[in-house]
Amino acid sequence: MGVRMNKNYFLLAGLVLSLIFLIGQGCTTGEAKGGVQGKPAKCGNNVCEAKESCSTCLADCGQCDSCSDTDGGLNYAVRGMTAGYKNGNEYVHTDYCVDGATITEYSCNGPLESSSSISCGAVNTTACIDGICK
Ligand SMILES: [Ca+2]
Ligand SMILES: [Ca+2]
Repeated sequence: MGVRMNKNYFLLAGLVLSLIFLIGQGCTTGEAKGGVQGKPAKCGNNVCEAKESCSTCLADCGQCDSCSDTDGGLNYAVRGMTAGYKNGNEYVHTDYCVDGATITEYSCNGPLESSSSISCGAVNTTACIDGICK
């Protein structure tokens, strides 16, 4: 008998708590409507929101990463120039000689820029002059 009463008491308490919870939800949803979660992303509000990206909202998210290379890759015989955007910042880099026999060559790996320094001897040349292995 005692056990059964306890069970009923807990059921009732649970029901009351559920009602309080539901009523509470009802009160807050009114205020929460139009809040951050349900609000559609607005391009132009200076915030790059979850639903936006560089490709859908340039104004808020900035330029997508990009890279172009004028000499078509690892071309040590041509002084090339890479240009594009990284993390929203524009860049331009030109191949250059680190010293008389070492070159820093820029190239693209998809939308990302990469650079590497090699000895001109590795590409059967002897000197680096004006960003070119000769
Ligand atoms: Ca290049
Ligand atoms: Ca080059």
